[in-house]
Amino acid sequence: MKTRIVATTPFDDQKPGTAGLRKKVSVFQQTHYLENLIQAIFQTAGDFEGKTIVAGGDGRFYNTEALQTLAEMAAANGVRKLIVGRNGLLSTPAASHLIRHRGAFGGFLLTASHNPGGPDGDFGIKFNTSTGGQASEALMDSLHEATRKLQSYSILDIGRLDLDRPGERKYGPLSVEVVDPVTDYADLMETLFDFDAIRDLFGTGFRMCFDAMNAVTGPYGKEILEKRLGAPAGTVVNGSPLSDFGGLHPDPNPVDAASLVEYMASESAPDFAAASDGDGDRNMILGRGLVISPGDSLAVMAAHADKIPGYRDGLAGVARSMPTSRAVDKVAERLGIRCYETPTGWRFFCNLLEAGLIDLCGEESFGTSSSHAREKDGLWAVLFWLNLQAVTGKDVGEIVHDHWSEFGRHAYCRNDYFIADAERAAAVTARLEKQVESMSGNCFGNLTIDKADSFTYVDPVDGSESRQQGIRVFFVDGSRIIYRLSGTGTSGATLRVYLENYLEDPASHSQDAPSATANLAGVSRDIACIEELTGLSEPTVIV
Ligand code: G16
Repeated sequence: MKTRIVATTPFDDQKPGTAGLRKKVSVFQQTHYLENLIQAIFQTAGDFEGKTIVAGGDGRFYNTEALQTLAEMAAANGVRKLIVGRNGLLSTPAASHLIRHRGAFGGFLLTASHNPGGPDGDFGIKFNTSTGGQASEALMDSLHEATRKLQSYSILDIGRLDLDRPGERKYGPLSVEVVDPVTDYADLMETLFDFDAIRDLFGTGFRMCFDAMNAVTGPYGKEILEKRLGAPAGTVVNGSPLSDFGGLHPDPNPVDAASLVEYMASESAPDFAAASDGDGDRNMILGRGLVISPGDSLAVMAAHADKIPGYRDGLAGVARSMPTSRAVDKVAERLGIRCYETPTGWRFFCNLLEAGLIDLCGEESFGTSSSHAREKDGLWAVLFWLNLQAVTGKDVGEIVHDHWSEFGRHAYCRNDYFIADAERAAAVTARLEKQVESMSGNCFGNLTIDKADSFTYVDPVDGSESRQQGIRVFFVDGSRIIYRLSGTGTSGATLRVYLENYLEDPASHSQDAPSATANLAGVSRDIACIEELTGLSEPTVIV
C-alpha cells in the first residue's frame, strides 16, 4: 500500500456558501473535483496527523462514493481513525454531537441539506471543527484560497469500506469504526427532555405525524418517537432514507411540505405534526390548521424554556440571525437576557455557544437549536414542542395564540425570487447597497422609512467583522424589510426578501401571514426595483 500523489489542476468554483460547498452531483463527479476539495480541507483545517475524524451524510446520491474517496484520502493524509455512521448515514446534528462526544478533531458532513437529491440533484460537503460547529468564515476563506492553488492530492488504496456492519476494522493505516447513527443522539435527547411526560402524553391517545421526507431523520424518528416514546407505529411517515428522497424536495416549509400542511388542515388531522429536511437540521412545526413560523417557534421556546428539563436553570442568552423575526427579542427583553443578532449562517452562533453567551438560537430558514450541539437540530425542536405540550396540557394553537396575546404577533413572510441570471440578482443588492444611506424619510404609500443600513456583524467573542450581510429597511410603524441573496443554491441566484409586520392588537392576530405582510411585499418590490431589474413582478415562492 503506497500513497499516490496525483497531479491535478485547480477549479475556480470551490468557494463555500452559507454552509459548505454545494453543487450539482455532475459537478462533483468531474475528475479530481471532490478530491481537490477534500485535499484543500486537509491542508487548511489543521494538522490531521494521528487524529480521529467523524464522517457521514444524509444518504443522498453520491454519499457512499464520496465517503470511500474521503477514507482513502484520510488514510493518505495521516488520519488515524474514522468514525462513520452505519451505511454512511449521520444527520447533521447527530454528527455535530458525535464529534463533541468522541473528542474528534473534526468531521466531514456529506450533505446538500434541503436541496433536492438524485443523479440530477445536488451534493455537498462541509467541514466541522472539534467543537462540532461549522468552520469559521476565516477558515472558509483559506480553504477557498487553497482550492485555487492546488496542484496535487494524496490518496491511498485501502480497499472497499464495509459500512453495513457496526464495529472497528483496519484498512491499511486507517481504523474505521462504524457506529449506529442514532444511539448517541437519542441518548442525548433523553437527557434534555422529559421522556416520561411525553410518553404519558402519547398514552392519552395524543396523535402526531412526523414527516421525514424520505431523508435522514426517518431512523431517528422511529427510534425516538415510536420506540423510546411509545408513539404508535406509523407516526413517522416517509421514514426510509432514499438516495433521491423519493423525488421529494426535502425542505420542511409550507411549499415543499404542502401535503403535510393540507393534512393538518383536514378533518382527520392529528394533534401535532412536524417535518425535517434532508440532513435533519431543519424543522417545521404544525398544529391543527396552523404552521408555526420559525421566528415564533424560537420565541415560544425562549419563553417556556424553564419548563423543559435541559433548560430549567434558565437561558444565558438567545440569538437569532438578522433576517429572523424579532419575536424572540421581546421575550429576551422580558426575561432580562441578551439577544444577539448575527448574520445568516449557523456558524455565527457557534462562538456565542462556545463562550456560553447563549443557550438557544434560531433562524427564519426553519432552524432552531441550543447549546446541546453546534448545529441546528430538527428532531430536538420537535421534542421541545412535544415536551411543552405535555407539561402545559395545551396544544400548539393554544400555546402560540397565548404567546401572541402576551407579546404581540410578528407576522412574517419570506418572498423568494429565483433569477436565472445571477448577475441580474447581484445588480439588485448592489443598487440597494449604494442607495441605503439615503433611504431614510422616503415614503411608500402609508409607510415611511425610519432608517436603513447594510448589516455588519462584529463577533463579540473574537472581534471578527462580517460586512454586507443584507440590507435592512426599518419603517416608522415598526415593520421591517430585509434583502439578501441566498448562499445555498446551485444554479442562478435567489433574492430573498424578508417581510415582518408587528401586530399588537389581538383582533389582528388570526389573519394569515401573507395577508398581514401584503402591503410590505408590494413596497419591497418598489424599493428594490425588482421588476425593472429582474423582470419578475411576483415572487417565485412565498414561505
Ligand atoms: C444553511 C445554513 C443556515 C442558513 C441557511 C440559509 O441551512 O446552515 O444557517 O440559515 O443555509 O440559506 P440561504 O443562504 O439559502 O438563505 P441548511 O439547512 O441549508 O444547511
